[in-house]
Amino acid sequence: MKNLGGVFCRKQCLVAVLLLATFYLGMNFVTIEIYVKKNLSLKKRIEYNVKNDKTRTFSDQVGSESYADSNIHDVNLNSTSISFEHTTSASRRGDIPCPDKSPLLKGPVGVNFEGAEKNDSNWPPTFEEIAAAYPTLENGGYYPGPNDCRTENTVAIIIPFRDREEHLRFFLYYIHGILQRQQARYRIFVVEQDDDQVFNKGQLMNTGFIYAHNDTRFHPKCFFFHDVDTVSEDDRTLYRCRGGNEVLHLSHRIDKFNYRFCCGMTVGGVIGMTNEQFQKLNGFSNAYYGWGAEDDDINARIVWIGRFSIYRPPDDYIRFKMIRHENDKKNPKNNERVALLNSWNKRQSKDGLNSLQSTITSVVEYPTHTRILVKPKPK
Ligand code: UD2
Ligand code: MN
Repeated sequence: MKNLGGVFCRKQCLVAVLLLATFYLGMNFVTIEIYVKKNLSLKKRIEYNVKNDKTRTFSDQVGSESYADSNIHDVNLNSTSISFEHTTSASRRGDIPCPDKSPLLKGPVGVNFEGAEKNDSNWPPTFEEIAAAYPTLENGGYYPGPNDCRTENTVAIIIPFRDREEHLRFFLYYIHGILQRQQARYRIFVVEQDDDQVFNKGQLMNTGFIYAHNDTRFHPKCFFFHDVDTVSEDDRTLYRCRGGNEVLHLSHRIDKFNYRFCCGMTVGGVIGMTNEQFQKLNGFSNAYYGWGAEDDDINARIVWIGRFSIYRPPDDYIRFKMIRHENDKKNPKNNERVALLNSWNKRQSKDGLNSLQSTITSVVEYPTHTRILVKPKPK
């Protein structure tokens, strides 16, 4: 009996240990399951928003890092704060130069504005979702460059802005993927007019240039002055200044104009130049209040003051989409634009960077961009 008892007890203990082990493993499995589900639900949620983007899954948009291993923690989409760790810029840059042609380029980006035009509340992604999708961004929409090579392409993207939140969300969602696949080191500056006066794009761009030029994080050499509603359709369209005596006009083929260079389009939309080139022109004129001709004015400065040529990349894939939009209330046609343009050369040497009197009221560094609030000098 005693032996039997001993055997019986050993069996019971064994069963108890097995039960405990199964319970413990089960618990862990459940926890892992919840974690994956949470991530998946976040990923699912974002993938839902790119449902019309047939070309690729969302994680491709982010470049090489697959979504699942991105280092996001506790992303709560409803909260305003997103906490994610990222390595410091110093440890991120390798010491071998990046290849001239990035191996990450995919070609067509699959730009899709459909949601906006159909009031689909789920599209474009929210700022939080965009931040969550690009976890290697450092605050202020700054990307220190790839971590496996050193890039010389340091780019400041400067966007004139007011009351175009939805356009900005589209823009940020696409541009971060494009620039990271191009292995640029870049930062996005949104220069917002902080009043309800008539819009003055030239003063915003000049203010954005001066602020970005003094950026101590990466001293950008290349500046793109970029409409918020105009998005590149292909990541082979390089955001890389030409320097020398060539200024780069990227957006010469836009869907709105049937992809033709047309209708008096001079250098509007997306134009890139180096710091030296922009300073030689004395920047944009500050005198254009309202819609129209500030781009024609800087076109004249490029040609006659800079003596630069305007390079428009010829490749077929150079195409942009512009989000359809009505005229903005506070950006009426500038009735003085023709007179101002006719006198551009009389003003050039004293109307621009050297006469700017705008006021920066505040600067806010969000995860996906730096917002510079500016009051232009009133008319
Ligand atoms: C054309 C030019 C644009 C500019 C404009 C005349 C092209 C491709 N684009 O665009 O560069 O020269 O004519 O001024 O030729 N914005 C706001 N809020 C406003 C008003 C303007 O954010 O209330 C910004 C925004 O970045 C916008 C840009 O200014 O993309 C140009 O304004 P637009 O889009 O109304 O001008 P559009 O499309 O006629
Ligand atoms: Mn526009």
